Amino acid sequence: MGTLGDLRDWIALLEREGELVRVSAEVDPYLEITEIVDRTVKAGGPALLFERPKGSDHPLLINQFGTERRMCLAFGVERLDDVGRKLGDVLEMQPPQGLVEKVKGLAKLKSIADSRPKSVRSGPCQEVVLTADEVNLDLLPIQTCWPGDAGPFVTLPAVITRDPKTGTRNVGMYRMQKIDRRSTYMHWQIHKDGRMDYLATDGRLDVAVALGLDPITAYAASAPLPKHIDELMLAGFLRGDAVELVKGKTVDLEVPASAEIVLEGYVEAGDEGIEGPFGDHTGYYSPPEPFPVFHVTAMTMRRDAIYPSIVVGKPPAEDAWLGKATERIFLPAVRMSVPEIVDYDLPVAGAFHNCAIVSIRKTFPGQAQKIMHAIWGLGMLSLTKCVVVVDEWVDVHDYADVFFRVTANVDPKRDVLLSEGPLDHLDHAPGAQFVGGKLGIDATHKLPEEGARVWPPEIEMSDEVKELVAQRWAEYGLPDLHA
Ligand SMILES: Cc1cc2nc3c(=O)[nH]c(=O)nc-3n(C[C@H](O)[C@H](O)[C@H](O)COP(=O)(O)O)c2cc1C
Ligand SMILES: [Mn+2]
Repeated sequence: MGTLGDLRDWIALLEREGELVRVSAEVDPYLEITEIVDRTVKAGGPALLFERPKGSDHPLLINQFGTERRMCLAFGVERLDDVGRKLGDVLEMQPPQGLVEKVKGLAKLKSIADSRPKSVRSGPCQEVVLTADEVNLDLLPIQTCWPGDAGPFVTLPAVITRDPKTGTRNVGMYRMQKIDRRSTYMHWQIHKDGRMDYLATDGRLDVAVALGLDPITAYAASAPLPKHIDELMLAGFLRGDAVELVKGKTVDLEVPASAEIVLEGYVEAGDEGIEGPFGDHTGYYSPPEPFPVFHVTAMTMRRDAIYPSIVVGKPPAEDAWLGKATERIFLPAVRMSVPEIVDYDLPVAGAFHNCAIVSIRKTFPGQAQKIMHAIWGLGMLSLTKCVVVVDEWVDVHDYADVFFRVTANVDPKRDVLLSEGPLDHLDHAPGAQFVGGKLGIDATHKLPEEGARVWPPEIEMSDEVKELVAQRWAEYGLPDLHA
């Protein structure tokens, strides 16, 4: 995988690949950009670089992640599963046997060792340094995305904190509503590591926000890693090159040296205000709720810094492909914990946490129910509202086939499991916030011990006849069918 050092390398690659369009007309970050981008995303269109966002001197980049092809370009792979395989190779490492394996094993260990972020003395992210009264968020083309939004929101940040007790770094992507020139809210939802760092402080917690990163580091901020794993480590591993960091000017944190823009500042225990509403990836406005206030003590930038943004809303939106990347990259990790899982799909239309379709290699009665409980107990997948389990031969990405199995193989009285547990922070459906019902649907073939009578064979044409028809197709005088 080739390494993209920063956002500029990435923009250059997108341009070479015909995947980016520059918009030189003046366009308003208040709603107008959203409407342009929403149409572009839903049509599978290019990344957009708005060179003259109204009211700002900084260009705005959006839709950089909006298609599978661009996501693959970002990771330097043919298919997103290739990224998962790279991670899986390390997770599945066994004691090597023989010299060749030992050498391969060492290379893998080295790739982990080289993933650790590197400190450097200076970086372009600090070419311009604004502190105290000079800090001015009005300089940035922060979008107001939807008509009912409470204000402008920074939507594509990498928010950096340290656990006050363990010192472990955390990086997450959390929307930030602009309050005024020098403060924003920090939308740390209750299940997130960033929130844990905030809750662990009884005083001030330093926070740094990096904007405009190479695409892999930006993606890593959205990745659901366990709390003790630094997202920059994952970024370094997936890039094949360590993320370089420089010391913050006013915070005791290191920040990505190549960022376009960095906001440094702090939150304080108990210092909260009412954030929202915001038109979110659920397709609905999330209602106003208290969140911590982020006070900005320094704003550092490159000269001519480019401001990155994303619009979420009714799916599919640009974040669909960040989510799909996570689905593919984390499959090997999911299979490490639950080896009978063959594949899974989190439908974009299900906003990811609303539904998971899982295929399994079924060998014992009750196994589909085991899988449902496993999903409801596994990292961020625990927030999944509905789990559909199918047999290994079903393609989980083929929703028509899944629907066929769910309707054909299910006795609703026997195969539907209703449970309860934690739900996504933003889920508006349950009567109480954060907790509610869970639905499991067992669409696998049933075993005698599970109360099946005879389970009939599935219809399949014989291989000989398929072969015969394939060979004689032209002879029939029929047009080619592209199934
Ligand atoms: C575009 C985008 C916006 C997001 N906005 C938020 C947000 O406002 N609040 C939040 O808690 N998570 C948000 N997320 C999800 C988190 O980034 C994700 O859960 C991440 O794993 C959190 O990191 P953490 O577990 O280290 O806290 C967003 C994800 C994306 C892709
Ligand atoms: Mn984390």
